[in-house]
Amino acid sequence: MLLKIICIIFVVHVSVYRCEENNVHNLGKLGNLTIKYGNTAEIHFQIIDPSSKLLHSKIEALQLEQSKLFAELTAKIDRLVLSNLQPAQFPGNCAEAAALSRRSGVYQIVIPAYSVLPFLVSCNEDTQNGGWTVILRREDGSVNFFRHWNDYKHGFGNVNGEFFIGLDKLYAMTKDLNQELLIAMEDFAGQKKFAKYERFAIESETNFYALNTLGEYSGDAGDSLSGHLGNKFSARDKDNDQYEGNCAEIYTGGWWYNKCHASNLMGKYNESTYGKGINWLLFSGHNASLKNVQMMIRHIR
Ligand SMILES: *[C@@H]1O[C@H](CO)[C@@H](O)[C@H](O)[C@H]1NC(C)=O
Ligand SMILES: *[C@@H]1O[C@H](CO)[C@@H](O)[C@H](O)[C@H]1NC(C)=O
Ligand SMILES: *[C@@H]1O[C@H](CO)[C@@H](O)[C@H](O)[C@H]1NC(C)=O
Ligand SMILES: [Ca+2]
Repeated sequence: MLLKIICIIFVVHVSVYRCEENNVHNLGKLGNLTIKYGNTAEIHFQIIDPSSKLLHSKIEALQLEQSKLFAELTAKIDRLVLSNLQPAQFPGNCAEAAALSRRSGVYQIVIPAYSVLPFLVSCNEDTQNGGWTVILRREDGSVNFFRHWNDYKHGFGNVNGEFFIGLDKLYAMTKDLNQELLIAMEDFAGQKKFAKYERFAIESETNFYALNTLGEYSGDAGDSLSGHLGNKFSARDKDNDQYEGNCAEIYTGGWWYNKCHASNLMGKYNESTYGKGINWLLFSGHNASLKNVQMMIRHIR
């Protein structure tokens, strides 16, 4: 009988390692002890015969072995941390960060064109083959999106919940013109639709983060973004739109407004007043707000 016990799992907080190492310690007749270093460090005991007297007689030896291995493991982690703190050692996007785990969640990535320091991102591994870096999420109205330019520039919200990644990061992440865009949406009736664009990029702050690149549309939500192509980003205190009024102020969000919008994914949550809610014209119209939205980008495959 082979009994597999996962004894200890602890998460390494300092960074996300791309390397994975397995150390298999053969404990003779008792079985194997496997130590894995990856996103999480894990220790597995594989005990051949748990009822064996040998087990009881050697339990002390095993405990000794365990603490020795623990010391080894800790030392190894310390070395990994020290040797991995160069930016180049962090993944550059979600596809890399979640390559081993293939699990949605929060990871650290580094975008050298933005900063040498890594930052936390939300990765989506569950939609359309995964590898998506989430840039905008709306899901419960817990974060206010009627904000000023500076907030949109730097990003805001909670990476585990509602947030916008920020225009500076978005520019750095898309400037090589190799990103595709996926917008996954759900209305309050539970209907799910998506819009996908072959390419997506924005300009720098000098050009007010204009939506300058948008590839071919596909999906079932309808194309309610191409009409915004070429428009600068606007926020309540920065009217860069093509309307005499201030679209961001009127429609309570930030967006690449023209005159004003066919989509308003940074509008007010659960707001049914014309144009003010989280709208995607060809899905929800202007008078209903979407329940769930994720805007995500991924390196073109
Ligand atoms: C223990 O490891 C050795 C060598 O890696 C392998 O041959 C053996 O099958 C393993 N035993 C168990 C119980 O996994
Ligand atoms: C949406 O707003 C309505 C009233 O305007 C309220 O009754 C409802 O609970 C809200 N739903 C959510 C999910 O916030
Ligand atoms: C949306 O609301 C506006 C007024 O707020 C109204 O004029 C318009 O007909 C509504 N559109 C739909 C599709 O219900
Ligand atoms: Ca205006």
